Amino acid sequence: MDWESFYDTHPSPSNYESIITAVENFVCSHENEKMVLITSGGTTVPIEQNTVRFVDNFSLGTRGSASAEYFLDAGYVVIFLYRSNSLEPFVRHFNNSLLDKLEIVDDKSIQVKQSELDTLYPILKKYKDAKNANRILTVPFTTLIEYMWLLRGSCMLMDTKYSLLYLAAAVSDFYIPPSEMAEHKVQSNDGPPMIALRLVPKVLYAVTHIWAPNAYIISFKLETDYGILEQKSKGALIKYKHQLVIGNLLHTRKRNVKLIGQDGVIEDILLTDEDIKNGIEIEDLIVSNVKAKHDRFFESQK
Ligand code: 9Z3
Repeated sequence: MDWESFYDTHPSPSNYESIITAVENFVCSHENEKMVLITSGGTTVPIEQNTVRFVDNFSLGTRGSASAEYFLDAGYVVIFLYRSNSLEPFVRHFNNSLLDKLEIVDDKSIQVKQSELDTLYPILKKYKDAKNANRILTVPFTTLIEYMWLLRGSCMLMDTKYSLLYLAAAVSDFYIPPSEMAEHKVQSNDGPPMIALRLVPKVLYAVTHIWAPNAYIISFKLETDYGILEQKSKGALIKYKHQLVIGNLLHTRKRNVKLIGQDGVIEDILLTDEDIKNGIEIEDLIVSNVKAKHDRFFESQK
């Protein structure tokens, strides 16, 4: 199925109009400012219309949520399109540990423990600054179909050289069309289910050629076999003609990525054990590299 038929045959999510209006208002209030759309987390593919089970794509959301913070530091306005319940910027530092950082003073007040202040303050400050200045918009998705609609709607609003599309979400290549899905929970006493997955159309072509051809576009390539990473990344650049592919392997993604451009140059970003011990995050280095590339692209478009 091509991408046009996909959108013709899969209706938009029920809250689509209101979400896209919020994205539009956000984009309009930051005209002529550098803006990044970050997609983050994995999509789900339900196997039942009343969904109890679904197929998921692996991604914790670290890449996207950490990158969002570094893009804000670099002066970008951020639209964060993320899988519900995956990691979010700022909050990611406290997942599961927030309550341990607080203490009860009396029955009318609580406070941050003195010992936690130095860690909590700078993060809270950056979060509040970004929120108060309306510099970040977070948009959640869960299913592949929601992601596909929100990606298209957001990209179409960002078709300028000010925009950077940083497509880090782990998007399923396979799905079950709702028309072919069981309505209710599949029953084990009916025997092992036969589930036919269909191919998801490659919307990156539409992103680069139709929805946002004027933006600087980065896709991510996730592999588990080192032997095919470069070749697959280069293949994507040839097929979609966008500016950059960031290739990574599942097990080394936090310490090594490869940036591959249209000129065929491959840049390796590699963290040492020492870097990791010192709390350096690879997203910090990725974002400064990418910012420099977007700056050069931006200047060349004048
Ligand atoms: C990535 O490769 C991301 O870097 C990760 C980040 C998902 C590995 P985490 O969220 O992991 O920090 O745990 N994203 C792209 C994944 C993907 O599905 N790419 C498609 C592909 O490789 C192209 S859109 O074919």
